[in-house]
Amino acid sequence: MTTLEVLGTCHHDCPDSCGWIATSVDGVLTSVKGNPAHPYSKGELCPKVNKFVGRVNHEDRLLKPLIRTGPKGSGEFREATWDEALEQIVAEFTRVRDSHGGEAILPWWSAGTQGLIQNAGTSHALFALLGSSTQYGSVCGAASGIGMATVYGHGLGTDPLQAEHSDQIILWGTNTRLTNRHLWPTINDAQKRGAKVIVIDPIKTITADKADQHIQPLPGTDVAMLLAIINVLIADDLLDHEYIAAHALGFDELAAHVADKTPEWAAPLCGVDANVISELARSIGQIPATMIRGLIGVEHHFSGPTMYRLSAMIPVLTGSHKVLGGGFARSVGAWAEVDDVDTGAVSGLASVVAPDAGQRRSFRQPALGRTLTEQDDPIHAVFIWNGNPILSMPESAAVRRGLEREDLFTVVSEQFMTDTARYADVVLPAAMETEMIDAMPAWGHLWLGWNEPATAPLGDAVSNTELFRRLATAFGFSQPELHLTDMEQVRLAVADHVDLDALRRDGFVRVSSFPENHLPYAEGGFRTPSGKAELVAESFGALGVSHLPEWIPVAEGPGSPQMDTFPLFLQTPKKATRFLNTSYSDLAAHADRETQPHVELDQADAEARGLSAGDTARVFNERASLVLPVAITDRLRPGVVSVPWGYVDSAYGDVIGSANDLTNAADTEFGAGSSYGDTLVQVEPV
Ligand SMILES: Nc1nc2c(c(=O)[nH]1)N[C@H]1C(S)=C(S)[C@@H](COP(=O)(O)OP(=O)(O)OC[C@H]3O[C@@H](n4cnc5c(=O)[nH]c(N)nc54)[C@H](O)[C@@H]3O)O[C@H]1N2
Ligand SMILES: Nc1nc2c(c(=O)[nH]1)N[C@H]1C(S)=C(S)[C@@H](COP(=O)(O)OP(=O)(O)OC[C@H]3O[C@@H](n4cnc5c(=O)[nH]c(N)nc54)[C@H](O)[C@@H]3O)O[C@H]1N2
Ligand code: SF4
Ligand SMILES: [Mo]
Repeated sequence: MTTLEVLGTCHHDCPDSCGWIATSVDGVLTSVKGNPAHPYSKGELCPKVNKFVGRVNHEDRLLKPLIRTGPKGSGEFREATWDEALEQIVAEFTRVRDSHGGEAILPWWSAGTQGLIQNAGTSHALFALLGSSTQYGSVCGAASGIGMATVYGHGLGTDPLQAEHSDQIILWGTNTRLTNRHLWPTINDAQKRGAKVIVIDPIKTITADKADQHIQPLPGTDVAMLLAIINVLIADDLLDHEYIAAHALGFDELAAHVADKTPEWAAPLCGVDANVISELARSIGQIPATMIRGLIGVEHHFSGPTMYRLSAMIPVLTGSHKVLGGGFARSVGAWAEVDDVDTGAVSGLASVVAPDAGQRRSFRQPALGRTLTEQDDPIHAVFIWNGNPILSMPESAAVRRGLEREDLFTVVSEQFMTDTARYADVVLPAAMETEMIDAMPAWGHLWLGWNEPATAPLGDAVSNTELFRRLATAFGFSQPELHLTDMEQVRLAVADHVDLDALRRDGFVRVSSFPENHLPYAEGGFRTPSGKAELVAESFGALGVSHLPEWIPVAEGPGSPQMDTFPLFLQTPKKATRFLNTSYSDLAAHADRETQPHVELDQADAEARGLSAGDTARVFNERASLVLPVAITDRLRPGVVSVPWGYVDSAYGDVIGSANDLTNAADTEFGAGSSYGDTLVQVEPV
């Protein structure tokens, strides 16, 4: 009997990037447990990954390449060899390229694994040689990062663990206890010490349950609230004049701009009492160690990037960047790319990039449905990995319609027969994280993780890096950068400033650019061309960012004419503790059948429609109609309904379509994100 114990790091698209210890016996994975030495996760994983062994060894795992035999979406396939599958891909891609040009091919990926080499690996270089179209933007993280960058020059903020020192923590549109659970103990400790915890969220989440104050705005209206907060900070002179004079640009213009954006102006837009907004603003101005913590939640609105832009301005105005426990904390991922804390030099972890990416046709990642259905010059081949777009992208009925096109050749690399994989012509079996080498960035904390394989991949599954090497060989590309080994890719990816030996030995290493208790902007040092925090978009105007942050009404927002027909705001949050996006919800050990897909309504909205708990209702708008069981909740305010997201469509026989069939795929104001949070619906009894 051979037992192997290795150190690894969770690969999921989750801020916590927990350290684990994986054990295998005679090549079979037997245990994945939290690594007690990991400084952030401290030995705890989560209800999803506690059962990871069951996912890896699951009988439904895809272990062979598959070639479609039935109609698209039917899930009818036959097993094939890698040679046969690759041959078909090369033949079809070549046919598409010859008849429509390389740009009729589209690579599409998400963050199924966020590993530095396993996420996109050498794919960019490969698709560059094919002359394919490219992907830009993201459903996750792009819009908020760029929003912040318009002020700071990049998306970097404070370390959320400094909440340990905060006197006030504002969890602004983040459901920490569900989505970032390993940060909660720090916040909870601060709270016990006397720090005030405020949650700002249209839903009374499990995090709001533990807060000292819950402010419940209408979705997508935070920009109005933030403009009013700045109005009060200025009107009541709760400013750090010295800091502003030394480190900010455009204060006078901002002040003039917000002069009429009073709490009384914002109140009806946000559905929050003007006094509540004033009081919040005053506490922000009066408590120096106020940390604003946002993650992704508010990003998914047209106004998302501007919300992060305004949030980033607050600590500049109050001077809380100078205070341990102050500042604005969002994703800290990019700190791993900064190799010099003083100069802010970035070496770039992106290893093998495509030199001509900017010159090829490019499509916004979350708009996949539109890309596949609305192009005059259509996409004829799509290669999907690390994602499940038919459930995860907005307006996903359009993704389904696109993938149903007979003139589209679809390849999906997957671990399971997802709803998306069902539409593939060729399915390629993907390895699991315990079967591959990787270096794992974190966006919730400052430790880079290592992942040592505990077993070889099961069956014929391969890691993404191996997938792209095989594809390169099949296409006859002998360029060395396409055939780098995993360790060669890791070395390129982590660059010189990471001690690779220590990383492998310990399983994690702290990024050198952010020492403990570092206050990145205590003395200014913003990464804008001016070196100042830009309160007006001095450097970013060219990117379509308005000179001053504006409140812009949207087609599916408060007060819009659409509300006459579709009067309810639809939220589609992550809610289940045992799902990670759309992963796991089809596995019996994770799916709680009592919480099958459903629509939640406030009592008042239900009563107005003659609906009670357990009834069946139609939730609909111009894009789609879903028939769902009704749940009554006190977690929503009247006018807001919720269809929790993450359920695998095909696992629930009589539910046709998923939350994202209803959602809005419109672009964000800037930053190439997704406005799925701006969705209006009507609900009626069936
Ligand atoms: N258990 C679990 N954990 C996860 C995930 C999962 O699926 N399950 N997914 C992971 C991923 S990919 C991500 S990106 C992170 C996301 O982590 P978070 O950003 O914390 O999570 P979200 O649920 O996307 O959004 C957080 C909150 O934002 C609120 N919100 C939505 N719109 C608005 C608005 O207009 N204003 C305000 N103030 N709040 C708003 C939502 O109601 C929600 O409660 O979580 C990660 N962690
Ligand atoms: N309505 C609504 N829509 C949302 C959200 C929401 O809250 N509500 N959240 C949004 C957010 S923040 C995000 S990040 C996205 C997430 O959406 P996706 O990125 O599409 O995430 P998942 O649905 O979990 O799909 C990840 C897939 O990658 C596969 N995978 C994992 N590891 C590997 C690997 O090594 N190789 C390959 N080839 N495949 C692998 C998994 O099996 C899984 O099917 O969804 C977004 N969509
Ligand atoms: S999904 Fe998140 S919380 Fe769970 S083990 Fe992975 S990183 Fe940790
Ligand atoms: Mo995400």
